[in-house]
Amino acid sequence: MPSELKFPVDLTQFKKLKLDHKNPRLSDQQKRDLQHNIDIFRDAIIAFTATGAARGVAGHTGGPYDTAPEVCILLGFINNAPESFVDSLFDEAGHRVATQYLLAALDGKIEPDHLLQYRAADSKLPGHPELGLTPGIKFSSGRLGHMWGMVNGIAMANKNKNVILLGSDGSQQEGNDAEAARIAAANHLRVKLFIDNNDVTIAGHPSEYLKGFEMARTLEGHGIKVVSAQGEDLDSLYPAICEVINYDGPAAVVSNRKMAAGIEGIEGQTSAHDVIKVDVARKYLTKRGYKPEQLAFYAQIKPGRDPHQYLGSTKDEGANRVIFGEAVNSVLDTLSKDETIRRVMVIDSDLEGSTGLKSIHTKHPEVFVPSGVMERGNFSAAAGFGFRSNGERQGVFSTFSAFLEMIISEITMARLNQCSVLSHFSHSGISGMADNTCHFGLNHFFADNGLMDAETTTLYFPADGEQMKAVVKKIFFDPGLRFIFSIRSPVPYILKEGSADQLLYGEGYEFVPGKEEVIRRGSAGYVVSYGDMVFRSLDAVERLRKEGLDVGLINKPTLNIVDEETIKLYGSSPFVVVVESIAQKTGLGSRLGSQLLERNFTPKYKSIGAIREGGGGLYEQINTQGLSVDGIIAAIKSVA
Ligand SMILES: Cc1ncc(C[n+]2csc(CCOP(=O)(O)OP(=O)(O)O)c2C)c(N)n1
Repeated sequence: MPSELKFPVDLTQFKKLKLDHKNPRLSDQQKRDLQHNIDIFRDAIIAFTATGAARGVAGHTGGPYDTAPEVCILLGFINNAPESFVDSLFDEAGHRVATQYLLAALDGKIEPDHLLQYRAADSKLPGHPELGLTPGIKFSSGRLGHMWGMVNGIAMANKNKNVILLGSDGSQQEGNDAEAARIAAANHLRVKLFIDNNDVTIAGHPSEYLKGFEMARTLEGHGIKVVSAQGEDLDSLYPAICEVINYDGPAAVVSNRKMAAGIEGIEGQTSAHDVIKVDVARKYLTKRGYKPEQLAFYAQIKPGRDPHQYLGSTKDEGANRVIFGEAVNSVLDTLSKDETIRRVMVIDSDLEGSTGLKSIHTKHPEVFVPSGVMERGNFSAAAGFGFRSNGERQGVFSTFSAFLEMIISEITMARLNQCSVLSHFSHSGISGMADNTCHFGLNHFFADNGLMDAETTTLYFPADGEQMKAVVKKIFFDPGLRFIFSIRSPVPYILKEGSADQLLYGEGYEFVPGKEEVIRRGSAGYVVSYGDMVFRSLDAVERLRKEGLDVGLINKPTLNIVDEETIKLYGSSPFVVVVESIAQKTGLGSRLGSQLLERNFTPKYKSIGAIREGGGGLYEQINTQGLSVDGIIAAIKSVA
């Protein structure tokens, strides 16, 4: 993708420093050169990540900004003694991908101007590093806690080399890291960690929500050598990094610093985890000597918007992931405070602002437990709260749909322990996911992993905000494991047939678990859909009906229960097309065909869902997967 925007930072000014890790003292000149490189590195990170804010695709600035000193020092070591290092700065916090893109640009693999397309659709600069997608990118990362384990194996395969892992105090909360630490220690691996201990994650400060946890002592307890340093003081940081590299075995520098140190307005704030606002970036870069004309490009970058006009739904949109929390509040509002405390426990996984739990935190702090990036521990705590309660007591758990895959075994054990848990998985499917492939929420049916007699697991995916409210109200105190899904983007409200303003799921609607809902009756065949694909399918169906093809539409808000009544209707029609935004491989489409055949229904059958790695951007992701209205129409026509 050629870029007309001009990158303001001159990367040719970045010096190819050689630093000897065996000498822990920097000369004055070396120190000046190092500081010069750190400044350029940070200018560059700020300059291009801020385009994520301008473009409305979000992003992450504080993390990659923070680790610049460690990165610049480590580059100097690798330049000086390449034979001593595996040539990659692995990062367990994949959202800090800006570091990797900048390294690729310094390596000549990415044009500097192209960095200004950070997180744009089709730019091949998505929100997390993807091996094989972006030139110069050396690994994939993004699910916190997965990387150290792999780095251990890389060290086993490269016995005489140091393997570098950039760490973070968010990633270190994951149980995987504890396992990896023990493996590294027991096998005396030359794994070297550089952990940004900035006391900021997404939803808060670990020192406040994880009282008692201390990273350095924890790592030492696993058998890792730890050197603590002041991350913003080269006289403290440099010798610490040398010591850790020179140590014969696994070792870590814990770099203590405020997040985004030196960026006025966001230093030490949780907002620094996210993308820097353009005005904050402009202020910083101006202070650093960049001219207004060099920064004028921000004004040329505009957020994109899905241009399609959808038939059958409102122009207004609601964010189901936020509405989930409000709907829980409506249930809690009907109980006394004592009763809420006795019956409900809502545990966060450092994502309360993203998954809708924030409003519960605000309105019902008595039931809310802020917690860290520890999905398995958090889910199990929710399960334990609802242990053998038959629904009378509920643990409420929430995270992104992508991380459902992390807790499959915990789900099994919760089921075998007769636990009642209401889980909300947001960021389902692919829509709006500039974070790209590692954050796609694809495998919802994995949650329904019990045997056929395990009836207490139900998967719900409401089509709009009104249906979300109705689902939560109906099933909140049901027994067993219940999973509610929502997507990242807001969705419009489904309208009653023939009406321009009456909401299908508004007043008078009552959700019936397991019921498949006929949105349009048709004689030609049926589309079966759910969640965010209902409004898209409805548009496709309306257009085809206008063309004279009498297609019907079913909304199946309970994904994993067959409605024997409704399946007769569409099963005996000429065709069935399943439309969903989760993985085609494991989604509804991979089962509904068998369910039809088992009942002797043999319509023509097709299913479409997510099929390929992401192309970046927001609404564009749907088109990348062939799931736009045109894609749905083409699928219907192929069987009609
Ligand atoms: C397994 C997993 N859970 C949740 C997330 C979502 N997430 C992305 S970054 C983050 C917090 C990160 O904190 P830290 O790693 O310390 O990064 P920093 O704030 O310093 O940039 C979370 C919860 C994720 N990527 N992976």
